[in-house]
Amino acid sequence: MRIKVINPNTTSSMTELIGASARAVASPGTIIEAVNPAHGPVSIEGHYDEAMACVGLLQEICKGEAEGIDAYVIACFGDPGLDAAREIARGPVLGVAEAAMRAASFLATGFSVVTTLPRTVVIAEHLVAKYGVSSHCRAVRACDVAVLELDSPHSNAYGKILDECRRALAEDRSGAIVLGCAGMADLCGKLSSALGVPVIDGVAAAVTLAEALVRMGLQTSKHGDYAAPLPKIYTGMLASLAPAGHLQSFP
Ligand code: 2AL
Repeated sequence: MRIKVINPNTTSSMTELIGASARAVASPGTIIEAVNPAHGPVSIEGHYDEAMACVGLLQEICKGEAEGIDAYVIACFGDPGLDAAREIARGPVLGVAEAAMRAASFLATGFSVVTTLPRTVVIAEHLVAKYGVSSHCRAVRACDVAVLELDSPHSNAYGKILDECRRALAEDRSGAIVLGCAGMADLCGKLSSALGVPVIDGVAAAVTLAEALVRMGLQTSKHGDYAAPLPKIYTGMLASLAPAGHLQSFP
């Protein structure tokens, strides 16, 4: 089975970290292809970043369809472009936020999300509402670490995330922590040992759930709103990305 794990930001060191986390949980027969778009924001920390990242992300899904990929993971906690990706993919497409939140709800009656910058809190809160997990998600918290600081040894990112997780467990009545950034994937085991509660990394959750869905022989529904996009002309700089009406010839 081939799972394409797409980091929608363009920071290749983060893509490598995400790929390693995906491979750590993948079954022996699963090939993980970890990629990032060639163009777009270096990190995704707001609505505009998300919107601009979607074009490169969707191009990677289009390429994957031509390559016969079995399932996709969108490895950014805002799950950017998830519904659009499902319109153009045959196989399952999982977002790390949805996968992590659903996994957490098997393990605890309540979880807290610990994300990066305060401005991303509302994005995660919107997803909590969209996925119908409001009764499980007790809080979305920010540790005030920028996405690219996660990679910097001088940022004390781990310490700040650990402190915020401890505050969440003390104040939110949560039994589990959902990590609110794909770039935190490598901290999951260490945080779980330090906190003594389940800590869910969305990359691991999404890869594991994607494998399970493929093993069950399931694909994305093409009945209704996840049907292939209607063929039409796109103008200007997006002309070459116009949907051709059937998936195989989609650019
Ligand atoms: C993210 C993420 O997972 N990748 C990225 O660039 N931004 N999410 C976040 N909450 O900061």
